Amino acid sequence: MDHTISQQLFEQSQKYIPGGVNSPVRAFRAVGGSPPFIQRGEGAWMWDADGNRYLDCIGSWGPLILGHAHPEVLAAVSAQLPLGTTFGAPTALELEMAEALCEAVPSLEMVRLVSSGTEAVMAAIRVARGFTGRSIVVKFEGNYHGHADFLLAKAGSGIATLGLPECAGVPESITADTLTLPYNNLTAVRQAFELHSERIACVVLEPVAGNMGCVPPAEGFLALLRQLTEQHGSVLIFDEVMTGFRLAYGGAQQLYGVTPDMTTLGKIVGGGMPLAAYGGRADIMRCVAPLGPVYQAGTLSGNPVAVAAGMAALKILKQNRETIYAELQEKGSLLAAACKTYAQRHNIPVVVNQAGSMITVFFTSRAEVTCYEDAKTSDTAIFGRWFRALQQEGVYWPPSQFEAAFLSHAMQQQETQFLHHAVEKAFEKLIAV
Ligand code: HOZ
Repeated sequence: MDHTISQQLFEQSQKYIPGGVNSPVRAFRAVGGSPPFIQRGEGAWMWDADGNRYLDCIGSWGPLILGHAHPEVLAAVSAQLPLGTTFGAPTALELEMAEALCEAVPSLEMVRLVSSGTEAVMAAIRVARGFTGRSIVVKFEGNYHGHADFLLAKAGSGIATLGLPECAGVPESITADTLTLPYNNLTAVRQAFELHSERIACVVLEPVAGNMGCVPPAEGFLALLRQLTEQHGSVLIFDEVMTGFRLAYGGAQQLYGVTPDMTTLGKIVGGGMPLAAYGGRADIMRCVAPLGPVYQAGTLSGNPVAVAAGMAALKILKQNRETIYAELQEKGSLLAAACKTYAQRHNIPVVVNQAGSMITVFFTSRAEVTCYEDAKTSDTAIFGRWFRALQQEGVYWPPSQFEAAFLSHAMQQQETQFLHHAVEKAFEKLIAV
């Protein structure tokens, strides 16, 4: 593959943009080399500035469950554009979106639209603190909830990818009320509630983690969190920015049958445009201004173009929910099985975690990966070689051991065969080096 133009663009970008990218993981630092600069996408495929074609297994980090440039999403955006791009005023579209979200996601009685997942989680936690009058936020190691100061402690995603112990610029006083526990560790959660019960405002988590690679919840973990938060008057927040509308139409909470008090959404709800949401029980959401004392606002919140794109995507998902999620689950488990088979064939130790269309191949000798400590035992150098081999085969895979890959509905039989063949080749190349 020739990457001359991308490399030139990357060099020039580094003069003006820190690291040449607008979000750190995109710099491909953890896997060596430099990122392809993307020019266009269609369905399951993307083309870079040099004309190389890739099967896209990132899907813009989750939003593109229907693939690139879906005709119905494009039509909705095109219909809205001539009517105006932003009003900073209520619209009927927002109401349609709020109704659709509350109908789809079990925990939502009221909802607010915002522009990014980071914003959604920041706001949800502020509301939980305002509602309870308490300060401690319990989060889990390797979970990532956006880049709000107080949530960067032991966070996943780019923090994990770059191996940063902590984030500079965040004073200790800001994280003093953030309590970070090991994911899937039922004992640690029980102890935290024994020690701090009256002070815990909320517990926030990715119900299926995607930001330390894919790590599903252990048996009983979500149910225990539900039970303890209820018992101690704390707010349970599911950060479903990744899993909302991805694992099921009603998100991970529908799939696992555990309903939190509050939920944050992002990615898929915007149909590829910047849109996110937070919401939950009506008594909690009534704390939000102008009804209540918790302030949160945004000029572009509920932006009509983004809402139009998101509504188009949600309508397709709703109409096809009986088939799409089952098909994605099947694609995911077939890919997971293929990865295991090819790794075993060459005696390469891996753990493959998969939940529906989210998947990660951890290059570790551990028997399982259930938490951040397990994920961190992965050999990132071998991952980097596997990643580069996959890229050579025309697959655009997350350039980090600590990010989940996302499959899309646009991947049909031909794409699935292409992907399985590429994965087989990538494992072959690993032992050839
Ligand atoms: N933090 C995002 C994935 N977990 C990466 C976002 C991006 O680079 O666009």
